[in-house]
Amino acid sequence: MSLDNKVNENSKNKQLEQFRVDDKDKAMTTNQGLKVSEDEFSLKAGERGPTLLEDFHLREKMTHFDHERIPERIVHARGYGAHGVFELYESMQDYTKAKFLQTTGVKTPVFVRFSTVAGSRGSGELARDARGFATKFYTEEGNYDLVGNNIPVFFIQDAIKFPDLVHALKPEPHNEIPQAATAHDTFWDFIANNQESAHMIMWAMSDRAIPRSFRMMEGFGVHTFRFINEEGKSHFVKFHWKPVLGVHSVVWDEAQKINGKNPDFHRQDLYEAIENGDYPEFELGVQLIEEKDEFQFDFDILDPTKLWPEEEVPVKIIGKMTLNRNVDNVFAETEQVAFHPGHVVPGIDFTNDPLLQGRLFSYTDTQLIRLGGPNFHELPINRPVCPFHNNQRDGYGRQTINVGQVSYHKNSLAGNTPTPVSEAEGGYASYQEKIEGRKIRVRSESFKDHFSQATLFWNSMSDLEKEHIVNAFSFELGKCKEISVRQQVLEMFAKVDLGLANRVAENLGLEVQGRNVSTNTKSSPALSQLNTIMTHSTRKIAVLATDGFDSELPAILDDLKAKCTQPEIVSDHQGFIKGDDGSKLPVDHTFLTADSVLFDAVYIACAQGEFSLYKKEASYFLKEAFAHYKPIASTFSGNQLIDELGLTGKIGVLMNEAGNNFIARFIELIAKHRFWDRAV
Ligand code: HDE
Repeated sequence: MSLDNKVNENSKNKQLEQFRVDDKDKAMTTNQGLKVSEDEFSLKAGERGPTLLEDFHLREKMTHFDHERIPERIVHARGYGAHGVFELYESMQDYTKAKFLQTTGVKTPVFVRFSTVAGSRGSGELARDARGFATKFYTEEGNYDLVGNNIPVFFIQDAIKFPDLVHALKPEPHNEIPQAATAHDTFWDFIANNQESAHMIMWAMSDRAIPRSFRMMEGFGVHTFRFINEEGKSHFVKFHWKPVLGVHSVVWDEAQKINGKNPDFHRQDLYEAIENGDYPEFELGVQLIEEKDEFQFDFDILDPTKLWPEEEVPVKIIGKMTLNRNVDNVFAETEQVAFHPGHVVPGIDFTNDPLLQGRLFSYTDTQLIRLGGPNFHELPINRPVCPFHNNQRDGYGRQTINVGQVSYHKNSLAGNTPTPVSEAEGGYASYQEKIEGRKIRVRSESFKDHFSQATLFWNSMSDLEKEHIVNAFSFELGKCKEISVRQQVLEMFAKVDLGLANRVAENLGLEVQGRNVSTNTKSSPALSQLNTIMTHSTRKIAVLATDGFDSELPAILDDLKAKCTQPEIVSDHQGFIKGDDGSKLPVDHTFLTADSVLFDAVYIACAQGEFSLYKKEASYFLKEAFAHYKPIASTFSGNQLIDELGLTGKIGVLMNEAGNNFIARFIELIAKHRFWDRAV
């Protein structure tokens, strides 16, 4: 039995082409194809009379509109997606027989959806939260979904607790407050009373939870999976996505302001990067542990609240994903895409991680309500690019027209087809793990250490990152109304690190009673964001300028663009600004429509009259950028304002002086991302 499974990087795009419709320049029709002569007035009995029930056009248009919304995802409702391609660098054939991981250079089409977890579909994107990072690989053997997060561990160890966790973190039910935020009593009450969450909380309170961009965060499969090779040998595997631009975050004050100034900040960043051809790239890494080494670690490798320190189990980079195409229609693609960790291909299998096991049920179940029935796999975005055949039939919205009289197995009327095929022919066979045990509802003893890795994370942070964590705890607990909740959380984190708990307690005006229980003194440098890749590439620079700008400005803008940064002019008026020499430059934003929090760096291209609006606004812009530790640079005439603001000579502030190799030095500053040592 042969199926034509030839897949290349364009396979998905080609398949989607059959479903694209362009309504431009076409006559308007009803959904039945009837040409419409009037779309502004309903059918009435007389000019001022009642509307007639007979008006099928009004009824159809209104009914469709009334049903336009579907339930949002219970978690990860706010998300944004893009298409791309995954290219394999290194064959994994020693470890897995998955076809898309065999031959270097092979390209597999992918679709990725990034998301926040807690907020509703319309919530701000800079919430302190984990980010979803879900990837669908359209392989020749069917869809493989890697449904991960940007944090490598999870809050709970067993799926049965997921509804409790989500009830606690969502807005409180009696008043539906707060939206997209964990800074409230029920969340922290859950944490203090479910202490397996300690490790993930450390990540959630760190800068990882407020990424600068979807393009600048890691992704993790979280669970331990299995790779199975052609000989049937199994390895344990964890998956990592490593962003080529490094892992970068904003500061909390910025995050809160961005949510107001541009709640679409992350999606816009992703969309524009792809439109500009600055394709986001992520390398795929795997950590592998041999079956025989399952018990060689001081944690249980099946426990989803534990990571495998990269220094102990190195991450092998095996390929790269490039996101190179925005969707045509967000609802049709990003909203209707249906991920499921149970969508696997031969060579990839599950482990007994009890969190993973529960997820294997939940995802199909949720699509049934969200996408309205069992045929969601037929939606264009969800269709595999290889053929699919079985005896499943009917259901809401069925599109496939299965011909023939047979829809059962086994049969003789269709020669016993479609027929299961052997493993050798590509049939999926589960790994034959030996399982014996009693039916019991317990937590394994090996899952009971909740604090060692929380302490490992704390130990691995720089002083600056520790300060951010202390501030995040102080903010979140400061928003809790119940003092008892605050106190319980302090006692819990005293078990991670007494110094941490004391610093938070001081901010809250409380005292810690407890003692350290974690004696872990290890640290893992890979966990600190200070050790990430630093690059200026694709960073956004606000260029503050108005009429009378220096003649050097156009050349500087060209230079900055040539270096792959994005300078945008912010001025006191729209339209064009005029230079000293009569040249003109188009304005991108005004101080009304832009704000320093939306940029990575500021370049002040001119100062102006003592009392001008420009000077007042530019001063505010610069002071805020400085307070957020951002690089600042100035032209000759901008130097004056820098001086007046007292920023001369401060770290990360560059003034343009003759012969100082200005652009190259400014680019170096931008690559540093932030100047954390700056005394603000
Ligand atoms: Fe999910 N999760 N989850 N989750 N999850 C959903 O599925 C669930 C967990 C993750 O962009 C839902 O289609 C349970 C861990 C992502 O469409 C739902 C448990 C990780 C996305 C669901 C978990 C994730 C979801 C809601 C505990 C990281 C968004 C809508 C057992 C490895 C995918 C949907 C997208 C979405 C259930 C825990 C990642 C309800 C029961 C751990 C990235 O089915």
